[in-house]
Amino acid sequence: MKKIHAQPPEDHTGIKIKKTSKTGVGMPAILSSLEHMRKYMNAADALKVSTKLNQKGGIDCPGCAWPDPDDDRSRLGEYCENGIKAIAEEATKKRLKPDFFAKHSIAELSEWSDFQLGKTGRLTEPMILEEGVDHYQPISWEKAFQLIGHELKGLDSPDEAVFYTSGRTSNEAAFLYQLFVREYGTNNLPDCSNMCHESSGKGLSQTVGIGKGSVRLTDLYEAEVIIIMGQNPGTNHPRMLSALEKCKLNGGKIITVNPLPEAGLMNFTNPQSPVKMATGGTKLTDLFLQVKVNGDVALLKAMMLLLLEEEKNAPGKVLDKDFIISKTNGYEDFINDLKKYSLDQLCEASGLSKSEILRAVDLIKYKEKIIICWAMGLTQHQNGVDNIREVVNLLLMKGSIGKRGAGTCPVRGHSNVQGDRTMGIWEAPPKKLLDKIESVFGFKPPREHGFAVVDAIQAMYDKKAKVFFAMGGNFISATPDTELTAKALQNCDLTVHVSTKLNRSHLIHGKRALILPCLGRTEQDYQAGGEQFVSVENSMGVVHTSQGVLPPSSEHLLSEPAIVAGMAMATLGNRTKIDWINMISNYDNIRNAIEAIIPGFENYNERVRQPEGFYLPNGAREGTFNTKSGKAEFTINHFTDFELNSNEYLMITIRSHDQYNTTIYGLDDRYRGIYNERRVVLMNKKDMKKNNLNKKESVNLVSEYDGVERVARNFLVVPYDIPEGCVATYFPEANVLVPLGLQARVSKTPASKSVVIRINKR
Ligand SMILES: Nc1nc2c(c(=O)[nH]1)N[C@H]1C(S)=C(S)[C@@H](COP(=O)(O)OP(=O)(O)OC[C@H]3O[C@@H](n4cnc5c(=O)[nH]c(N)nc54)[C@H](O)[C@@H]3O)O[C@H]1N2
Ligand SMILES: Nc1nc2c(c(=O)[nH]1)N[C@H]1C(S)=C(S)[C@@H](COP(=O)(O)OP(=O)(O)OC[C@H]3O[C@@H](n4cnc5c(=O)[nH]c(N)nc54)[C@H](O)[C@@H]3O)O[C@H]1N2
Ligand SMILES: [Mo]
Repeated sequence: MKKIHAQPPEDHTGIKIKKTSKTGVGMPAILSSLEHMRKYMNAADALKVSTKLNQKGGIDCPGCAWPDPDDDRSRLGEYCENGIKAIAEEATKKRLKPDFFAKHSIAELSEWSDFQLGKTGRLTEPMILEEGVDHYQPISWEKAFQLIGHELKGLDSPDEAVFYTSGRTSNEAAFLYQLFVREYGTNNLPDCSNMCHESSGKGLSQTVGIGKGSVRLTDLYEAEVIIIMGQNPGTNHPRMLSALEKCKLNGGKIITVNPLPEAGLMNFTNPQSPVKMATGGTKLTDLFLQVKVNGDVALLKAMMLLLLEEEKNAPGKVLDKDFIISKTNGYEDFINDLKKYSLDQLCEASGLSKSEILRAVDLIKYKEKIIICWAMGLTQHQNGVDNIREVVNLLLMKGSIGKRGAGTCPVRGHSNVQGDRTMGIWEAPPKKLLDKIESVFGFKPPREHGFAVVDAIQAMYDKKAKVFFAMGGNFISATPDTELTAKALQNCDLTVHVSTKLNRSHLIHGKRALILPCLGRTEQDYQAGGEQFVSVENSMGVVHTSQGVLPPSSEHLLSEPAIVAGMAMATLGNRTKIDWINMISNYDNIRNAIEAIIPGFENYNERVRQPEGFYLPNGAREGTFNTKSGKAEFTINHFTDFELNSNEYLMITIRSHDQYNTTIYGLDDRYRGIYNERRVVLMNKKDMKKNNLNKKESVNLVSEYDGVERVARNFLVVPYDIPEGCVATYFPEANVLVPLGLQARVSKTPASKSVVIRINKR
């Protein structure tokens, strides 16, 4: 049989390098949105969707999880360029019909790029790949459910099945899904969060008693200083820039900590302000700290050491001693450890000079309304959890949590990743959740913890897990160690994907494979009880509705809750304690069940219908810390000191402006000035010179861990403003270099932002 490729093709697409942008959003963003709508959508659909996006009672944008204002929302729509691209991707006018699969074999499709795969249109019918056959064929829903039920019932133990979730799944679908998986008998519920903000969840729960952020949107407007670490909002959360602009207009200051000077964060031209469009943007970042990759713990320690000195000079003015005494635990041990470090050593490890760090300290020393925002630049390191806990240490020293204008702000990725976890999509469920399920539904959920993403891959690789089911996502391309993960999936007896669009995971299959096409956010969802809406939770803990407006792209699509119910009935038969038909006939019934199980959802059906939704309880926001000690915890944290040889670099894998995780909208990275190419490695000019590498020269990237060499071929060198010794590539192309074993301590998040690589000339 022909080879099936787990990695995207190695060919180049025709690179153009231009100047990096000086400002984010503005006119180019508007033009780019219009272009995407024109190219991929029907005009009427585009109009209908764009006026409903992120409006009260409208569609929750399937892009990021940034919240919508509670009060007034722009009439132009609360959307951004990349939200429009997400919509154009889902609500495309193209359809992928069964004859497409008859024409193209799996092996052939695996030679296509992710961009090409994504542009084939919406999946329209359930498809099956039979054993030994190389084309998918249509199958009825009935037969597909029977097949899944048959396989699941045939396993020696329910723990031989893995049920993955990507973070677009609604609260209703997620709740039903975990309920089914637990009644079936396993906690194997890995999710994209394991690769994303798991480090934040783990770090925050331990220190402030809740695994979510503490701030509301209005806190950002009121903050005196916002520190943004390891995040590129211009691309990944563009609506956040409007909130930052409000903070600036109110007199706030912004410190950015990043190895890259990301354009959108430096300056912002608000597309909804004609004056700004004409006169140029707002300067957002007041102080840019170009930290070395993974230099954040060192930087934070240096800042805290300097704050201690400032407190000596102005006692009582810098540190919030009352807060520290009444609300926290472990301060003395923390300070004793901190004093072991020298400032020189910390400057060296952070890649910053003492004077740069002093400027940051000057900005915050007399302030208490401080917010720290972060994303993947902090979580995806071996010391990812340490990063987050160190962020908390700084906030605690300043008493900057549990009050207005201050607190923690982990900026979530997928639009409902936070809600999915609240609903119980969790391989390590709290005992309370399981007890409640047992008492309300009358079955015994398994108590043993299940597999996180990396454990699931290992288990499939070792043939200890045999059925892989994915509720959304693109597992092969999102996970580390591409070639190893491909083997793991190919070891399975059955792989199943509930999806809206074709992706590489459909091609890296088990003995048999199913594609189950589902409704997307933009589409109307009719069930026996009439038209339904779903609900989601944003990055700041607001639960609200999302209602599709377009007719389904095919008559054969089922909603995600209906797919769960179909699979549950086929698998559990008479032994189930749940009335699945009743649950999906009217999603109010699912919401009633959620209310009975999950704290904070009292009167769910009533409150979710309020136009702006409702806030979930959040102790840290109120200054109540639900930790073991009842106080916020200072912690002692470590960083990894990488000792690199002369031809070794610390690689980060990041998103371009034209992608949504593994979905490639286009081939440009406009703000970074890189056009029409994704196989690039961004390097400091001095490093290029040192290794005799030219602009656009083709190189191979090699990582070597535990004696195994992993190679990513044919990447083009792009000179870039990045600290020496550090390089950047895009994922999924560079995922092949990330070894499965390279994980964050405690959270098991793949350390895909600190991979040591060599660069070899070709
Ligand atoms: N358009 C669009 N929107 C998205 C997504 C998308 O792919 N496209 N993805 C969604 C998802 S799931 C997520 S999780 C978020 C991701 O949002 P981000 O976390 O902003 O995404 P990344 O591209 O991974 O960028 C990480 C940033 O961290 C910086 N960085 C890397 N290493 C370090 C480090 O060691 N220290 C510091 N201080 N900074 C570092 C990088 O230079 C980069 O600016 O966005 C969500 N929104
Ligand atoms: N090297 C490296 N790897 C990373 C990261 C990194 O920064 N560097 N980031 C990690 C992060 S933060 C994340 S969150 C993961 C993302 O991992 P995933 O969530 O698994 O990946 P996505 O690319 O978001 O999934 C896209 C697919 O979801 C399907 N889809 C879209 N909408 C829907 C829907 O409404 N319903 C259903 N059922 N399916 C839908 C489509 O078929 C589409 O192809 O990747 C991680 N991987
Ligand atoms: Mo994410």
